[in-house]
Amino acid sequence: MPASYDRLRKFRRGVPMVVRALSALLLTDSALSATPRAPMTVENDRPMSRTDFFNVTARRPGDSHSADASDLLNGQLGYSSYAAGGVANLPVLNGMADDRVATIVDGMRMGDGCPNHMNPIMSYVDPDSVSVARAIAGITSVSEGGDSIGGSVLIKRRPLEFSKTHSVLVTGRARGDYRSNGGGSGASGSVTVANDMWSLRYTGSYAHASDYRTGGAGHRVRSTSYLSFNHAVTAGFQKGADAADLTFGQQDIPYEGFPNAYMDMTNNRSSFVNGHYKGAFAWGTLEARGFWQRVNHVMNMLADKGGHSATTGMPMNTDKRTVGYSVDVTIPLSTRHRLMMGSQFFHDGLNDWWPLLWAAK
Ligand SMILES: [Cu+2]
Repeated sequence: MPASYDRLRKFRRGVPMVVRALSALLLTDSALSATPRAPMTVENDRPMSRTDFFNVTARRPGDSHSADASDLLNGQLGYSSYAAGGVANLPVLNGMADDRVATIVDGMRMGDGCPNHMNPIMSYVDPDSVSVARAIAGITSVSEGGDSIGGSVLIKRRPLEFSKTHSVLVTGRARGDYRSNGGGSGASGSVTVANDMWSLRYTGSYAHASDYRTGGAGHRVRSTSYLSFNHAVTAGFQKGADAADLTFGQQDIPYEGFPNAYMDMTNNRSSFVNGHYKGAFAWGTLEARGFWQRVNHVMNMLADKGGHSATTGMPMNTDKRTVGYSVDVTIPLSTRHRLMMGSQFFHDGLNDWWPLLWAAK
């Protein structure tokens, strides 16, 4: 008699993750200085209130075949990652990972959604599209989101380009790579059409690998294959000190093997909208952002773990919705002091269910 699975449906909706309202900070210029301290070190007995951070100008190394944006921070003291799927490494700061590390991409703070953390936020980011990756170990300041024990990873994609003259600017970039082991290949590129006020950019990427083979005996390492597509369109406007942009993006991962789990990702689609405004006024500056993201996540076993179909494996599905906004105001009080105020809200809605196997009927 075939094994059966009870249908399990869980609703966890309407859970506000973070509400930060009107938290005011009075900071001196020295506290606001962007000069980084020395790279952080791992010390078990250091005070929890101490915060170190490091910035990486995240240009993907020319000899890197990794399609995972989390690898951009590799080699930094205190930073490591748990290897998982081909594009799904989990960032670790001073030994703390998972939900203890907040990951914020272009101001969007998002949770993984998958209970196995198969789709961490950096897996949605094409490493070639990143301009700055920043890791903050320890307690994160309120002005950068806060509410994370382990620390925060902040990712910024490349800024929009505008023409410096009244003529139309058409520019772009392209990159490709290939490795023979596992037939790994990747390509990415972008095209921008802009004048001095408006800019329109398309960014796309692709990454694929079959199962790789070990050195020496050349054994195939199962569940190490993956396939990923990223698309994003950004429209932006700037005039003087005012700037606004709106991005629509979608990522598809039709499959991704996880050699460290008795489960694989058999489909993941993320769609998002992210809008941003920054303006300068006589009284100070205003920066506002609003975003929405939908993730449809499907887990089961790839063929080398028993196959995935309506009659085999262990299907688990997740639908997730995230919405949030942030408003930040900076008011100069004197040559040495400024007042920063902000309001921030994030909402995560999660729906998990395990489809009934037809063979169990
Ligand atoms: Cu999953």
